[in-house]
Amino acid sequence: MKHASLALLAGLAFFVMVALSNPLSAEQPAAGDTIVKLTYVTMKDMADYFTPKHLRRPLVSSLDLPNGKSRGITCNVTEQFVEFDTDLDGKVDTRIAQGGKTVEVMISDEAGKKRKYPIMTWRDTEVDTNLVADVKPWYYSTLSAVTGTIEGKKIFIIDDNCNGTYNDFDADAIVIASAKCGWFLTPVMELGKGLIEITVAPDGSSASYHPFTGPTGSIDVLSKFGKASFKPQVCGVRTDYHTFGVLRPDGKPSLVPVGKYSLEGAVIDRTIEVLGGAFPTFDVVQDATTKVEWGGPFTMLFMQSPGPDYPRAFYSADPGKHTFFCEPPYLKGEHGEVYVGSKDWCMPGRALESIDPEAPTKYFFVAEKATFNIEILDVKTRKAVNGQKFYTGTKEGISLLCPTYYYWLPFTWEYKDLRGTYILRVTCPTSKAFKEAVYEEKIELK
Ligand SMILES: [Ca+2]
Ligand SMILES: [Ca+2]
Repeated sequence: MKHASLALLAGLAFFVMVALSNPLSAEQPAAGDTIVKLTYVTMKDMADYFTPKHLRRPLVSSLDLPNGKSRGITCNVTEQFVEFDTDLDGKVDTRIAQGGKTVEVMISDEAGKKRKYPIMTWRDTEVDTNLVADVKPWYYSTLSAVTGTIEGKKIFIIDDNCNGTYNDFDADAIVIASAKCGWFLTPVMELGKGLIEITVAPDGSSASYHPFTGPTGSIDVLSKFGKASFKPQVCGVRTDYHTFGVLRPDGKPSLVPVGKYSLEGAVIDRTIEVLGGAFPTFDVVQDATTKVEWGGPFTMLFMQSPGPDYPRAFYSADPGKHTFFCEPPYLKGEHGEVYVGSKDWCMPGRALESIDPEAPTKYFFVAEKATFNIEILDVKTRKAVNGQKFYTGTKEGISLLCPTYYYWLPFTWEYKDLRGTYILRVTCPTSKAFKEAVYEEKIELK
């Protein structure tokens, strides 16, 4: 996703800046830093947490985790079970025959120091392996985190990119206190007592920090979140070189350095996320609180590209066959942010993709979250002239070429002899989150 690559670029830029300005690496504490010892912990209830990029990796022939001077821990994947080498002797020794199991593997740093690293491994039971050839429907993700107390707050740093290190800014996640959601670990953060600049040892053994000394202001993302039956779980904003999670567990405004910000993204639940879209940038000025106005009333988004990786949706009438086509819409907030189906958060119940392997992937909503009512209205009477109105993705007919469980086909309606101006009206009355959303636009049937 584009914002992920932007985050990576921004992270790289930041490291370059740090490297240029400071001969020490970013992992080493500065003089006067407070140093906190961190301890390893297994996130047994990781499924209850929201973090921006908790990677689910396909399990194929090895785990991409550090193993001495190389990477990769041996495993043997079959349709029925997975075997792991949990003691780093190169031979598999532990068999997992069902999904949803915690496995402790051993990882090792270059000096040969070993430690246990917990992962969750599971099989994607929804895929019909009789139909889908060459698919190894096993996945793994990390359950490994380090924990400690910083500024009086208990924190967890989760190795979300599952690479054995805990200092990956804009990739690993930090969860504060009893919150069940977190944001990226970033070099500047607020944990409750003002902004700090933080560094973390790559192996997660310690963190060091000192107060941020630049001018700060606050961002409030809750009090002006309008006309919605739901609340965001996580919300991130972006400034020049990194992102900030600005939804505090206590709901209070979150401190950030002064500057110009954009809405980076948010999470509503496991199947709905938010992109900044056309949401305007906003300023945070010193010692003041900027209230971010977003949310409803909601409408649909067809024609604009909601983000660089979300190409323009197809929506047109085919004059040759007299057929009206319409793709499933995204939802749009009043101020331009875009609500889309989540790909990263909701596997295996993932969002709709095109059944056409040549088509760009689009993250529409799973049918459980949004089905659409598509009406073509007579301009004067406002009576619908089309019969079939229900529109959503489908779960049926898994394609051999495209092993996904949800896919979309365009809504089609043959308008035959009808000509002239009509009103396209799209609603999603059965959607709990977006039942008030309305889209209307005049269309020409040619
Ligand atoms: Ca072994
Ligand atoms: Ca990591």
